[in-house]
Amino acid sequence: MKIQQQDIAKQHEQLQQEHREAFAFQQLQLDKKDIDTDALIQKIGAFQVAIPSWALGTGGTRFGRFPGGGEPRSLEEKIEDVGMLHALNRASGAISLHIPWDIPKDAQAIKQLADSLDLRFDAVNSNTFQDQADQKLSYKFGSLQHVDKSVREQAIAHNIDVIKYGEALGSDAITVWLSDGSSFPGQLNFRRAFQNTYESLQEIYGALPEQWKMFVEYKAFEPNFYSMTVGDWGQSLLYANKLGDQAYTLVDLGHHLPNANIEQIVALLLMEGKLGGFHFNDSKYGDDDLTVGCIKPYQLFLIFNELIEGMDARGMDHTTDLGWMIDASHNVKDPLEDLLQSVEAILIAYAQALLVDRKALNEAQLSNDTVSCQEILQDAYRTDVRALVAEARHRNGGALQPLKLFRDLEVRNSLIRERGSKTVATGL
Ligand code: PSV
Ligand code: MN
Repeated sequence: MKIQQQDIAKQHEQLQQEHREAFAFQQLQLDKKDIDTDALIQKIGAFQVAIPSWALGTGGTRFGRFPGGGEPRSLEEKIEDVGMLHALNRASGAISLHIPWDIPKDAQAIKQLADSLDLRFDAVNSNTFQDQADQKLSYKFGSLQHVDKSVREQAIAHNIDVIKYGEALGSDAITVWLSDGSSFPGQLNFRRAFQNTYESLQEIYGALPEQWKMFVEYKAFEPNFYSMTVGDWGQSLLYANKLGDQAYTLVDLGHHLPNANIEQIVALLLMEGKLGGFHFNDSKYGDDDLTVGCIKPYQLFLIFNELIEGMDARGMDHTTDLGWMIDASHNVKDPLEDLLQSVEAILIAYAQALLVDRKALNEAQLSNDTVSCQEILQDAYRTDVRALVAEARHRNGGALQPLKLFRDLEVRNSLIRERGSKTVATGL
């Protein structure tokens, strides 16, 4: 199913009056603060978030999965779904593949399809956290950390294959997330596990094309519950620093111990020039994979505040210099609606963070005026920027209200008619 330009135009006609009023009010507010609305809209409109190929089907928990029907049956259909999201919001212009869940058998044809939908390929992801049917050796006791060299070699070879798949599609980064670790005290020699992992990563790093980046993703716990071999940002940074200039830390919002100050982590990684990628989601307890911004929107704003501050300090391009991706999918929502909500939450937090009066904040910080510091941040956070985000989307040819259009067009029903009600997408 494709979203037609006339569907978007028709919705615009219906909603334009209301939108114009809201936007005019917004513009007035920004004018009063001497903020250049057009420059702001340009930044918001340029921001793109990659969609992971494994989030297009219904997510699950270890207790079950409840597919909603019309799920993509192939990589081609996944790309078509991302194309549809991008047509609606003009902010989902990239797809991130997980290998071997989504192997591009005919890279040229896949690339052509993506091009036709105005999509590029974001970081490719390797998978050594599951055993595949045709796999010789098991990852039950880890992959890159494994005590048996031949298991490590198998995992290294897989990562190098993933880079090759990515190269054929024009991707320029690999994300390595390892479930390696231990579940019981004494099970692992920590130093040996680190060394084995480091040496394995070095081999993969050695196979990186010149312009490529390697993202080392950390996670505090799950599936291992006593230790994770890349368990926090310190360990990830240690690997990235030892590996070299092409290696970076990747922050996934769901991968911390409760109440971790993620915004501080982000600020310091940026300061070191070692923040490479970002996985968005939200959580109440652990790696809950909930819709971005549904539980802790203020934390999301504070993270964006540090991202912008840190990126601007290094002269980085907000859109292209970090790998932005959503990493979330849940059991009880239509996955496409969930993704539309996530992208919207990201753009709202980004827009609010762009509104922070940085000069005033800096002055308040330097004079220890804690009250003003809070006021300045919350003034930006409490600004309703929805009309601004909608205007940016409209100027890019997207829908004023993507989620509403998705529902009005009954997209899910069309997908069920097209693909069937019992389809199950590859993924977790
Ligand atoms: C692991 O929890 C993770 O965040 C990694 O990014 C994986 O690639 C992804 O989720 C899918 O399992
Ligand atoms: Mn992740």
